[in-house]
Amino acid sequence: MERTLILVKPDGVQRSLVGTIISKFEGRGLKLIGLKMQQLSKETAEQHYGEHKGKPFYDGLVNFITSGPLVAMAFEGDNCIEICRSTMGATNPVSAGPGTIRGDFAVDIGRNVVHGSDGPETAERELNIFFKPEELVNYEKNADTWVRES
Ligand code: D4T
Repeated sequence: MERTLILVKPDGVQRSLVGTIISKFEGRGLKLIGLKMQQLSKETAEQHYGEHKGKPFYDGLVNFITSGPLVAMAFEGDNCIEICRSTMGATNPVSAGPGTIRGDFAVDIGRNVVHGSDGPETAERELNIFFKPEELVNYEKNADTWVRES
């Protein structure tokens, strides 16, 4: 079963978009299996964004993601990574379509309000950074039969 990590970044928290953003993913029918608020240390931020080390935007990215609390979510379900990324819209909000989170609530790539894992391996790595295994909840969601055919 595929799982993914979604973050409401510090700009989304400061702009009171947490509920709106969670609703976008829940509304599509995705199954929420983990949820927490925390402020990242520099070390954890560097672990999360390690692949970008050395890029021109790296220092600003680490400063931004540690600048205030964020909300981490885990979702589970077939194709949830791609479903979440299409719900978020393009990384650069300038190119994000209307109706997507970034298309509706962001204008700047450095303040794009959400993060979502970009593949199954990245998702497992990132989920391990933000959640202990026992913090991801295993449960049946009865509405799933109304959301997915099989
Ligand atoms: P995140 O990780 O925020 O979901 O974004 P993406 O997965 O969609 O995009 P990414 O890994 O390429 O970029 C990570 C993060 O860095 C910021 N960024 C990116 C930036 O500030 N300037 C830039 O030029 C780029 C490419 C935005 C997202």
